[in-house]
This record gives sequence, C-alpha cells and structure tokens, in this order.
Amino acid sequence: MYNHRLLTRRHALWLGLATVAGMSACAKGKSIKQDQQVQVVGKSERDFTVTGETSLKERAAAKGLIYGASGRYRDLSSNSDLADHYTQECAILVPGNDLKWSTLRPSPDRFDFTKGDWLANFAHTHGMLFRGHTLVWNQGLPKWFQETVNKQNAEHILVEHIQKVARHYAGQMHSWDVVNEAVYPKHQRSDSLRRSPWLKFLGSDYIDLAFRAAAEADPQTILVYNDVRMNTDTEDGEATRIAILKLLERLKSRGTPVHALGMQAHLWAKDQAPLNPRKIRAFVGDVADLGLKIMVTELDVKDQHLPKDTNVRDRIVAGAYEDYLSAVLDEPAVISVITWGLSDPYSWRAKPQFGGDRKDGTPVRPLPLDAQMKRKLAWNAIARALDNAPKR
Ligand code: 9MR
Repeated sequence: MYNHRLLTRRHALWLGLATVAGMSACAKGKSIKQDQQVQVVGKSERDFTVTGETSLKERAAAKGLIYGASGRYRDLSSNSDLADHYTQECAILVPGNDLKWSTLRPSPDRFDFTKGDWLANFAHTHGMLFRGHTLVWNQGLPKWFQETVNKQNAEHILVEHIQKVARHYAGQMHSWDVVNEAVYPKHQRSDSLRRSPWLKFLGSDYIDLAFRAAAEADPQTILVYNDVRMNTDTEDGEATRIAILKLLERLKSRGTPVHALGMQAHLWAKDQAPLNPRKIRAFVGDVADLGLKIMVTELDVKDQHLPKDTNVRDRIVAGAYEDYLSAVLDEPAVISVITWGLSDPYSWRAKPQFGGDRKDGTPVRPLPLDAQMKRKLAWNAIARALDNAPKR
C-alpha cells in the first residue's frame, strides 16, 4: 500500500496539472465512431487545420495532459536552435539514449551520469518535467554485460543498478520506464514473455524484482511498464495486447508497484500494420480498469515506405498521428503524449541501422517538426488531437 502523501504527489504527477475530480469523471466507454481500419489518407480533402499558434505543451496542459519528446545529450547540448524548440513545445523531456545501461555503465563498477545529469539540468532549468528510460531492457546493454552477468550474480547486478540509478535521480523524475519490452509473443512461451538475458538468469520474477527495487529507490515517481507492438490490428498486435494485460494483471495481483503502462506507438501508417481505433480504445480502457494510468511514450510514424511527394507523405503521416491519438486520448486515464524526438533529422528512423533515409534519397519525416524546425502537418495532427481530447 502507498501512503497518502505519496499517492497525492503521484496524482499530481499523473496529470501534470489536472484535478483528481476531473479524472474520476472519466467517461469510460465514450464511443469512437471510426470502427473501420485507418485508410491511407493522402487525399487532399482531409482537414488538418489548427486554430492559433499555441505550443503543443500548452494545448496538452489545457486538457490536463503532458506533451513532450525524447532528446539526446549530443543533439541538445550542441544545437541551441533545437534546444529552443524543445523548451517551446515540450513540458517533459526523456533522454532517448543517455540513461541506458550502455551509456551509464562504461564498466561493471563505474557509473557515468554526465549526460543524464546534463539533460536533467536542462529540463529543470527550462521548467520541464524529466522522465527516465529505461532501467531494465534486453537491448542497450554494454559490451561487458555478456561476459560478466550470469545466473549467480544477475539479481545483485540488476538490483544494484536500479538502486544506484533511481536513487541518483530520486525526486527529479516524473516517471521511470522500469521494465521495457518484456513481452514478445513470437518467442512462444506460455506467458508470452521475451526470452531476454534477464528472463534467462532470473525467470519471470525479474519484472517484479525490478519494480520493487525502483519503488524503494524512488518512492515518489510513477513506475511504468513500457512496451511496443500493441497498436496494430494484426495477430501479433492482438497477442501482444492480451499478453500485456495478463502481465499487468499478474503484477497488480501480487502487489507489485506498477502505476502506468507506457505505449511506445512507433506507428507505420501502412496496410501491413493497420490501426484499429476501436480495438486500441478498448485496450486502453482495459488497462485503465486495472487502476493504471497510460502514457503514450514513444510516438512517431514511419514514412520510409510512403510516396516521395512530401505533401502526400506528410498527409499520410499526419493522418496516422491524428487517428491514433484521437482513439487513445478518448480514455481519461491517458496522461501524456510523448513523441520519440521532435525534429525529423534527429529521429532514430534517420539512422542507417534502422533503415536510414529513404531509398529515393529523400530524408525521413516521422516527427512534428522538419529539419528547419518548422511545424509540419504531423504537428497539426497532434495539436488537433489534443484540442479535441476530453479534459482530464
Ligand atoms: O532511438 C533509440 C536509438 O537511438 C538507439 O540506438 C536504440 C538502441 O538503444 O534505441 C532507440 O530507442 C528505442 C527505445 O529505447 C525503446 N523502444 C524502441 C526505440 C526505437 O528503437
């Protein structure tokens, strides 16, 4: 059980600014008209008009929501124009890479908080919330991990890492992605968990262990289970949604301190990975019924496969943003919209190892701002979804 003081602070964090009264007035089941799958919406008749010039963070705050983006030390510390746009648009900042094991742990016995601290200070200086990503993941591990971690020492190493890192930022974090991407139905286990090193060494209890260690190290932050692949209207998407719900139910039934689900939302805008707003709306409702909040944590839209014409492409990307957000934001338990980056050239999707720029040589355009920091239709789409969201 959480004590009242902490619960109260967590309520305040949940909503940034919203009232608890607004939360409880949740219009559960408010229906979504779009029952059909999202169509490719490059047609010129779709309206992406936005009223006024207000920033995304202000539009979000007007609804009791938090808007923000991930950013990297490397980019924000070297590009003041980019940094200015973060401070204009974002109420929350997430280090995209700088709090991963690979950055924090140059060797088994050394922690390096330099980049994370720079970002925490940047957020603090500009009145932004700060959130942590991620304490436990099967990727982003340092080179020494493989030859050092084994069944005997895994628990000690995991708990020590969480204690050290979560304590270092205790009191500064809005929320922490405690465990990232633990579900993977394609690995065909009965519990649908991913066959990760942590699972191999510690069994499925590593998830509970991590949440308990994080709660002890920072009792005031929102503890998030973050995952991907739960948005598509495919067999895998359905299996992922079911497995995530089961995992969250199991954690809650054991009293494991988990407070929110993070929905990564790396969208595709492609018929191979169609969205179904009705199913997504039902899923977030089911998560809310477990007493959890929901954070959209890593939103972006892949455009590598879309037509070259920028106008057509931007309309399709914007359509995916608005369709997705309209469905998700209908649920009052959703407290944040965070894009995975803010300006196109800094997106992970522009990196060669993730497909890089497009085969036709044109740069990718998956985010709200373009390379010149101009607002694109994707920005309009997010603004519209925030403007139309019910107030928390
Ligand atoms: O955007 C991140 C990229 O720069 C890193 O190279 C990569 C590996 O650490 O991680 C990317 O971010 C991922 C996030 O941590 C978890 N969800 C999927 C994101 C995109 O791959």
